Amino acid sequence: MPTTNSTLDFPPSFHWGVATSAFQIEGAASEDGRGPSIWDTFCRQSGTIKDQSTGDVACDHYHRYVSDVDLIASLNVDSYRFSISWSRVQPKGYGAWNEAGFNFYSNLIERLAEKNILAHVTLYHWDLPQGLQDLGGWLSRETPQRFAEYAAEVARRFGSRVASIATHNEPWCTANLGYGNAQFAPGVADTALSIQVSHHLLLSHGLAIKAMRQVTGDAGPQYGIVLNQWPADAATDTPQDEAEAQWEYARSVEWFMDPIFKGYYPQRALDRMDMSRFHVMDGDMELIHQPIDFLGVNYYTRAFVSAEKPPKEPPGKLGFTDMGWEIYPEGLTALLIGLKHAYPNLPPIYITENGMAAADKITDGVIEDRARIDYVYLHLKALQAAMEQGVDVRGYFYWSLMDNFEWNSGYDKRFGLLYVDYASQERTLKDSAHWYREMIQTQRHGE
Ligand code: IFM
Repeated sequence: MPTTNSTLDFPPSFHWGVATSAFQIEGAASEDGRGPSIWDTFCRQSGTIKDQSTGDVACDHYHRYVSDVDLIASLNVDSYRFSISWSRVQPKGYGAWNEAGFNFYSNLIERLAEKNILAHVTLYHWDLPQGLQDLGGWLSRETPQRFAEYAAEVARRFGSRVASIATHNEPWCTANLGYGNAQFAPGVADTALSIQVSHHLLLSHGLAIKAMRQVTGDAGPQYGIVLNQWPADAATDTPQDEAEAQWEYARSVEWFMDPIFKGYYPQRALDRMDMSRFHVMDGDMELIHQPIDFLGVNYYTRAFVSAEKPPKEPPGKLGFTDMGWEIYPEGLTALLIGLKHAYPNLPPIYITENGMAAADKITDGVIEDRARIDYVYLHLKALQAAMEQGVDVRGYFYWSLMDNFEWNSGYDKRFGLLYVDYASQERTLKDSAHWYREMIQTQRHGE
């Protein structure tokens, strides 16, 4: 086990957390008035999910949130990041609110408060109400309007009880995997459309931030957005590889960061993208380019970019996770320092996700996941290096609290600190959970 006591040194005010999302853990898909989301629909289409599973039961968190919060508290964390299922609180995504749905989140927030755990809410973690998809989904300019109404209602009900509200989780995925290559719901493969979807997602972010600030005024929580990001390294120093790496960074990182923090789309991305369906209206960029209180960064790996066909594989000196992602902690340092230089108006950052999938096995009640401990430790070292170079990072959330529904991979990929036996729904702390708990204790008390 790495010697965390001597080599990690985070400020006492640093926040430690774990993260989940609604569709991946809640289950109770048709209980208490919840409407279907695009993921409920997508899971039922043949060939979409590797193990043909659904989110119908997932980790049954909807019924087990009380004991789940006890488990969260047992990890010594002070923060918990979760998302609200839009179709649970507004079954169609427009029209009537569902009080039973809001009660669930109200009870969860209360339970967290009883345990002195800060609640960090995400409004949209990919599960659009099917009712809105039927009206055009994120291709319609009406959906951002509905999203702002939903955001305002959440802020009105919970704004004074939660630490932060993020509009979106990883809009890159919604646009590129949902509309670019059909790997995610709603299963569309059309890159021109994915670009317009990304604009509507950003627009909805701007509209929601404005609407929520109007509701809560200065008394509100911290408002922000969560983006998945990676530095893009050229496989070789050939001009072709360098150009591809720049393009990759522009289309993934700058495409979302520039509108939010600069007020315009990056020219080097616009130059190469299929703009045939791209339509920006007057006033859109001003809405998107609004001050926010924090930026959530989700980091898992870097992009290793090669112009060759087939492309060169990343070296993977530290290995690959069960997702096949290269373990590359120094990419986190490089990414954060790059952001600091490119965006002088950057708000405080939270690492809202970082973690690894591993083929965990339970033996006599023990899960030895040494690789996960090493992964987290090395990424915390990399984060510390960025902070020592002046990047303002306020907290770290491990993804994920527990094993859960890993989208099109189904339940096959295990990211959790808690092992979930899906047959019994029993949760067991992995070795990494024990390590995380002790590491946090040490960081708080400097022991
Ligand atoms: O499980 C996902 C999560 O929903 C969003 N970020 C990446 C995680 C791992 O793939």
